[in-house]
Amino acid sequence: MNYQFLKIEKPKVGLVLVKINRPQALNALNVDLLRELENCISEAENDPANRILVLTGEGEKAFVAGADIAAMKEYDQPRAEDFSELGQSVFNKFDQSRLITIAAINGFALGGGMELALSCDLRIGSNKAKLGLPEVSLGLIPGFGGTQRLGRLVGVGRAMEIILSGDMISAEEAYRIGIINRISEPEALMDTVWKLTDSILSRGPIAIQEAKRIIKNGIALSPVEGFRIEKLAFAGLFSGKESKEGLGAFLEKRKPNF
Ligand code: CO8
Repeated sequence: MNYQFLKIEKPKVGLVLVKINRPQALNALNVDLLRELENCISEAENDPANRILVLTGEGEKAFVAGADIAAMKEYDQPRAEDFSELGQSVFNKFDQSRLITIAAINGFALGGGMELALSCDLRIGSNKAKLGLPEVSLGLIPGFGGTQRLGRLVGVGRAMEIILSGDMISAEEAYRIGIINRISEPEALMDTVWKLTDSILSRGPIAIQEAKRIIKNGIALSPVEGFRIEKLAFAGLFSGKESKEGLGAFLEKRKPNF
């Protein structure tokens, strides 16, 4: 597919880099851009060689400054419901993908932009980035999953504070409270991302996929059920070649060849 709002690169085998490219509107999300994101993650998943998808914003200033406010100004209730449903379903694809999804937050990640980052598995931030869910200052609430995902990540108390105040927080603060996993100087952002992706790419591909699946599925389960699916997935890994190679390589004091 030809993309109007996305630039797609393949910096390394196993990796897809997606740049959201609408810098004149600080990469704000409209319906067409959301549909392109949906399509690009499906395309990336369809290539079995791909293991990680990294999402970032084009331009110096923004990862994504939110849903498109000019478009939303025209919405009535049914269109708002459709828009929320579309955003939630696209972001769920990032959340549930077999690929590891990483947001490289190069600038403003506000509203729908922060919600998109929250739907990724990992978040790496430039120390100049600013994050926030400012919807209440527009008379709205987060509508792309933010009310549900933020509390699960950082606890309900901090989620309440961020959502009810509508204030932006610095990348340092986001790092301190666990929204951002790793933080770097702006010019070193992608090197910081590549360091993490190199680690992930060097590990057992099936183990990585299973670890993500069990963490994500466990969130909705009781601890007892969670332990049960962990046990089954753990044992399942013994039926394939990957764990034999990993365990054998350790004992033979060599690097595994996954
Ligand atoms: N939507 C549309 N256009 C935007 C957006 C946006 N979210 N953010 C910035 N832009 C545009 C500006 O209008 C401006 O355009 P122009 O040059 O044509 O005037 C251009 O981008 C540059 O922006 P600024 O001049 O404002 O740049 P500043 O450096 O002065 O400010 C800010 C940067 C602080 C990021 C500022 O642009 C801002 O506050 N943006 C809006 C942030 C915001 O409120 N985001 C939340 C939006 S609501 C949301 O995301 C809800 C998600 C769930 C939806 C569910 C639907 C039912």
